[in-house]
Amino acid sequence: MKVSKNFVTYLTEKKLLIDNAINHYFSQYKFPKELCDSMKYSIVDSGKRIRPILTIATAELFDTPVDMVLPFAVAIEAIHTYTLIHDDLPAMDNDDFRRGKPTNHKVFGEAIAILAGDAMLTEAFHIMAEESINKKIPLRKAMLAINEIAFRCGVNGVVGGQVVDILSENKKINFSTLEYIHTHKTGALILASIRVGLHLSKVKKRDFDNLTKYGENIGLAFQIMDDILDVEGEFSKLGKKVGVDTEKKKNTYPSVVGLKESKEILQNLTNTAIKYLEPYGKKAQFLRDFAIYLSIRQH
Ligand code: GRG
Repeated sequence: MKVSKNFVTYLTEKKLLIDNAINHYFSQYKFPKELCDSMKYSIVDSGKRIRPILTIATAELFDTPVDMVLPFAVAIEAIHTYTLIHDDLPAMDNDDFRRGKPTNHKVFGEAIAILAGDAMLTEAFHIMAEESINKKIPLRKAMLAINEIAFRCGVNGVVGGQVVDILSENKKINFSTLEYIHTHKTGALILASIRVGLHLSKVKKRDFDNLTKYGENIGLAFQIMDDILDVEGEFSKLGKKVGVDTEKKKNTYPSVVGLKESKEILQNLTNTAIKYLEPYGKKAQFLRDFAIYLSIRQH
């Protein structure tokens, strides 16, 4: 499967839009300096920006002004960045490299890294609430979007998934537990990124259902690809160590169902996701290409 000709241009445009918005919001954080430097170190100028791109692309599909969703897109990237900082800590994955540079705690120490993650999570909700007021976003739309993120990042989402992942290390788990881990620790925030775009748009129920299905499929596909890259990827492209899952005896798709079947499942999920975009024709080309890009990415 190949992406269409203009995809890279669109992707670069969207990434730039998000990078500029992140610079704008994070430049206001100045004191305490160590905390603010630590937050900026992990979020400014790094990462593929997959989740905020999805929020913007979903909103654009339904003609919602980008300006309205941009603060939510930044908040989602801030939450994603907090999960990475905490995931890299010695108490969790104990990683030395992330996004091509030393992990946050390696540079700022554990205490500041933990607090930078806490601050990113809290500030994300502050940005969403304050900008909803500033931009006069209808109260119900704002609350639905904020609630979506809170729900999918907490016990029933990212943190729940992370806990089951940690508790499953060195254990043999069944396929449904593996699917739970992937759809929660990773899929939930990807799905939330799309559904936030929907909450802030004018959409019919069938659109909500179609895009939710698209999100569920690419969310799971994304983590399967992450598992595959841990086996087949390269440090120079990934910006983090490879082979870590095997080293830590983690349960992954390749370790549970094998590499070949993992690739087949990834392909099927991508095809299914794309099928849910059929009603939107050419207008959904970017989201179609994005699903393909996620399934062939090298980092
Ligand atoms: C609550 C103490 C506490 C910790 C939370 C929830 C959590 C720790 C971690 C989440 C689990 C996690 C990090 C899952 C991995 C998701 C994943 C594949 C991340 C990499 O995403 P990319 O490839 O990264 O989009 P970039 O760097 O491009 O943004």
